[in-house]
Amino acid sequence: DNFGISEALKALGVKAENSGSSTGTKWLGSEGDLIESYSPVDGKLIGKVSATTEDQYEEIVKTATEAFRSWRLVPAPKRGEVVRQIGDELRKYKEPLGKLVSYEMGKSYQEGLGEVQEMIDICDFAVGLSRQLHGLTMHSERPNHRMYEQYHPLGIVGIISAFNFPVAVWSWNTMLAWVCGDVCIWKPSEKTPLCSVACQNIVAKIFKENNVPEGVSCIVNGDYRIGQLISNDKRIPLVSATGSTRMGKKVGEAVGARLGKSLLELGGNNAIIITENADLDISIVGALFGAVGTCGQRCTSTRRLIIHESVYEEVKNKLVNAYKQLRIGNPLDEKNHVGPLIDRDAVKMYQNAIEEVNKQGGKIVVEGGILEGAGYESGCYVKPVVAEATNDLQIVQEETFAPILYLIKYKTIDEAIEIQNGVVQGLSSAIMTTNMREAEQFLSHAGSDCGIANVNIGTSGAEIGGAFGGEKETGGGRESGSDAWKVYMRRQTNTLNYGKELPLAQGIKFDL
Ligand code: UN1
Repeated sequence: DNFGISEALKALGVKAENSGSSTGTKWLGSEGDLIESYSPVDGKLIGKVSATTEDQYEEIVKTATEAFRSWRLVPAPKRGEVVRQIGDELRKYKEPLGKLVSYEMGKSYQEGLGEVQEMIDICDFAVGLSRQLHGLTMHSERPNHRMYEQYHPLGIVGIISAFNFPVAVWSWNTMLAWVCGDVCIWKPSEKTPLCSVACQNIVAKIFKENNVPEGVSCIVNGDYRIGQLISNDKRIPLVSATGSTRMGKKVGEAVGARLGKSLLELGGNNAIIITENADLDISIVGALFGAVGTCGQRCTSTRRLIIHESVYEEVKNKLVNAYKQLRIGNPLDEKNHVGPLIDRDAVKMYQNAIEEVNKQGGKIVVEGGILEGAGYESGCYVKPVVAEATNDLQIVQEETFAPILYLIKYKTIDEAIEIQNGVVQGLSSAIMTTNMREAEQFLSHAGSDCGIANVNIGTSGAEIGGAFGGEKETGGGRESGSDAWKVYMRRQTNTLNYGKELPLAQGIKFDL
């Protein structure tokens, strides 16, 4: 048994065969095709879920529609109380759920625990938010009039999530949507379906205890076809999708064609600028964690280091040394830093990217390769790569979901910022400097064009309290903290006349 994984599965109620469709406490039948979930850790089959059929999809949307009618009437702080209890339950299941995330997805156990911690944190955030769904009040131009705005629940929120954060990204969306009075239909990645089964079991217990109507937390499983059903469905006013830019464009087009709302959180091509004034010790650790953490499969992973020419050689040498010390292996074993890629397709993409680096004139300084032998049977373990490159190489312009880091040299801070912004994606960015002018320029309106810009912190590992998302081909959506909740509600402007006359706005006269 792999570090107690069968015990964890048992604790979470994940079986060898699971239904992949649920309306909350109820799991629907197993008519659909079977989706098999293999662990990239040891290549073993963990379990199966049945894909959602079109009939089941219809049943789920109907149940969700019905649930919304009563859930929206529950006072927001009472909905927050239910979310509070889910947060407490997640605290109890932090270890087994963190372990399942690690085993099904391949990230290190520490990062699996971190992901569950993000879920707990967003629950706490949502509980507070449930008493703060504020609108503004304005002064009317007319006498005896009052004007204000309210936020009302939207309805069904469709959530399409990716394999790399199989539980946290769902929770960012649902916990906010639930306190806002919405109901959710979640389509998890078909690469990590068992994580969704585990989450649903945790939620179902709390929903049952609180008599939450069936349909507030729904799950559908399957491939892009289920995603299409959601995107095209007029009954779903908001679709929140996390994943590749290719997928996001399809979802955004389909939802846009019916004038629905979409929240897109897509690819990144994140860079850290290391200036001549950087603290190199924290720069190296930040770059290393950003580049190899989650085996380079975060949308916030560091893909480019833009290094000042005066410290370039030193940074390069320190990095090469640091990469030598990385331990690659079973992510459940806490002595390892880097786990496997998600599957063999991802390994192929990693290999192709390395080939392209060589073809396009990049220079590899830390060699890659696929690990073989005992412990590496899944065929998904690869060596993190470092390559010297220029920003204009086609391969550098693309997001390869693997641990490949490009080193790019610069002379002036203006040039560094231009390189940083010189990609189609705009998620996360960072500058390492102790110089206030450089830091402020980077954060100014003429600085980084990304949704996230950090100083003396890497590109990954954002806290849930800030709005999370990015610009350009990253899709423009914002999830998680700050006022990201507003996208889950509809805004209504109300003007109320308590006088005995009907003055018209703009002073228009209309007398009979
Ligand atoms: C993602 O990769 O889709 O900032 C989300 C981070 C994490 C979330 C990443 N908190 O790296």
